[in-house]
Amino acid sequence: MSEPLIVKKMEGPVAVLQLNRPHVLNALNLALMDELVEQLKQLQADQDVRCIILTGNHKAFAAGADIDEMAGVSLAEMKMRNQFMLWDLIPRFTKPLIAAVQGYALGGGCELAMSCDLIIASEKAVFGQPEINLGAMPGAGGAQRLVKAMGKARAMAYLLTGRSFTAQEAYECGLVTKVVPDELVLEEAKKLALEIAHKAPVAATLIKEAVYKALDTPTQVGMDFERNAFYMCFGTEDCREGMKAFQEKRKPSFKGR
Ligand code: CO8
Repeated sequence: MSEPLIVKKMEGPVAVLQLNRPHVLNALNLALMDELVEQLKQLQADQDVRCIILTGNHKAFAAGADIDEMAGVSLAEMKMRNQFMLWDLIPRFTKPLIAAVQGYALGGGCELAMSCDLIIASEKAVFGQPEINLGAMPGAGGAQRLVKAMGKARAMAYLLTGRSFTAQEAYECGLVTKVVPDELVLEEAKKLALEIAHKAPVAATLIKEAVYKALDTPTQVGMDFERNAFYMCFGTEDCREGMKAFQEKRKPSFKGR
């Protein structure tokens, strides 16, 4: 059987992870999520990698959690699977993670894309949380993140009807960074990844954390975090290098320390 996740290390500081269960539209089963987190751990430890792209294929980023693996599972069994432990780790990796979305990003697939730091989407991509049609609901943050992105009125309607929404709508509400023609999705994601990869890695990590604080905590808590994170930048060689390069009118070379 083919690997559920393909790891491609590009030349340079960007790695691409490709969800690879095309026969089931990249349905996210336990083995795939396990492998995804395992590979993210390895890329986190890899000094050469500074930005990661997560993608699927032309037809689907992922059409949700694997329904065949959930059908008939009891409450107790589902609880004891504790699968969200893995899901919760995804935004906690410190390297910027870009979802390059083509086709369906439904249910857990939409949640997985929203767990990434940035989303580049095909103009044909289809987002949605159709779990209600299965008598279920999102569990990996779909309700939380959708409300924060598009507000209660729209999120509530999508969650309660299970209707899908377009990449353009996702872009307009701030869920998606950029919408591009289908054939340019990966190229655009790589361009963005490379641009980020050449910035100072520690500052990038601290910025990520500050942005999540803005979403998850009261403003003053986020402000306090941001100030301390700002001070932390001054403990890095990259901050000295960045300012020196500006003064010397040259491009900085960031080392990630
Ligand atoms: N799980 C398992 N198999 C799937 C899934 C899925 N989520 N989606 C598609 N497949 C399979 C189909 O069964 C089919 O297999 P087969 O060829 O053996 O019959 C194959 O993929 C192709 O699918 P379709 O023939 O249905 O393709 P269409 O182009 O006709 O339709 C759709 C595409 C509209 C995307 C349709 O496949 C569909 O509705 N899929 C299900 C979408 C869905 O309901 N997603 C939500 C799942 S529940 C969920 O994600 C809960 C998240 C909670 C957090 C995560 C916890 C683990």
